[in-house]
Amino acid sequence: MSFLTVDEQDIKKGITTDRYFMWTEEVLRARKINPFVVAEVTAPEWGVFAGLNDVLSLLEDLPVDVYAMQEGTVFFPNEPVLTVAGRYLSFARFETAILGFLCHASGIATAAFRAKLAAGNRKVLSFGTRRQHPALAAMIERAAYIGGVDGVSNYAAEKYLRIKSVGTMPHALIISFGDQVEAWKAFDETVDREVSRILLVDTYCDEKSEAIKAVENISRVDGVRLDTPSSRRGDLRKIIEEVRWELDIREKRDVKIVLSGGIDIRAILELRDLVDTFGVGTYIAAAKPVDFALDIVEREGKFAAKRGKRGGMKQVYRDWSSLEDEIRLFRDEPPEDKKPLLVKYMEGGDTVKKTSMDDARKLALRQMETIRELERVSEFLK
Ligand code: PCP
Repeated sequence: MSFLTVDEQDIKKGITTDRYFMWTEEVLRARKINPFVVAEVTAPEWGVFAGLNDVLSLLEDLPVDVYAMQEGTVFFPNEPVLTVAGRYLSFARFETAILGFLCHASGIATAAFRAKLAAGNRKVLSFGTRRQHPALAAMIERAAYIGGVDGVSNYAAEKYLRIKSVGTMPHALIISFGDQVEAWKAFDETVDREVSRILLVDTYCDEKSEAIKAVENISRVDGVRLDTPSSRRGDLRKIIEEVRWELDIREKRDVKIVLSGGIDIRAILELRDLVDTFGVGTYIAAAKPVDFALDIVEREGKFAAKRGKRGGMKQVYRDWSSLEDEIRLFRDEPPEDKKPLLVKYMEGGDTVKKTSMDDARKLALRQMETIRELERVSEFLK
């Protein structure tokens, strides 16, 4: 076995670090300098926090305390999402991996959250693990799920995340039969009855004619999937409208329309009145990472921060009904009307709290609901 991935033990040892941290360790050791510091992770943008599970695994057994927001929390610009306290040399080289875990997972969770927020009561499925290294499949699907997608397509999610994987059928199945109807029939006769019959209707002919063929030849059609190639798109909205019309006049109003292929927020907003389910790949799985940074804010109990950052260990307090936050020094009195977001997850290298993926997802979806109630959706889709 020799895929080019870094061994878990090497990540744990801190080998996946930027070289300058190793020189920093060398210099500090040479001068016997190892201050007790508080360092915090912040971003200049809002997002949905994810990746804490891996950071806790990374830091376990190191002499540090970790405070963090619960995964699934919507964080706002400049709010600490995670704080590490300990002697600097205990965690210096892990900055690269801490940020890697958080930037990547939170980027995916944020994109999933935006896609679902845009889709409203329509479904969003994560179809994009094929856009990333397969070693990351479980991490990608977990982050997408926390962000609020309704289902994930990677089969490994069943083993690693204990959630059911979902999907339709690939063009390869249709082409293997050389005939759509034969392929649809074989799928219907073979695959477990619990699996939705979502028939792919764009392989050889026009989506409208294949959709008609589908409902005229297959007794159970739960949905049709359109993955129209870009060279054939023309006016995609009109194509979907036609498909919907032809299904409706054949008394097939219950047949859902699933759309995939290059779907992003704009496509979701433009087509959500017509489409029941969006299969989203690249937009979620290859989302831009969150621009988190880890900065020292206290050194030996004294405020210490670089230019552009605020000194002092902080707490973030939230009014959950308005999603309004207030940042105060950790040691200061909490405001009366708000609840703290940063919770102790690790003490001296022992994990003292865990949040499940399901709870993280529920939390993300609760905030999505609040954003809708507050009529602030457009702010989060910019
Ligand atoms: C793939 C899948 C989804 C696409 C990728 C999602 O399509 O069916 O529709 O990824 P995207 O959002 O990045 O475009 P194909 O590659 O056409 O695969 P298949 O023919 O097997 O459906």
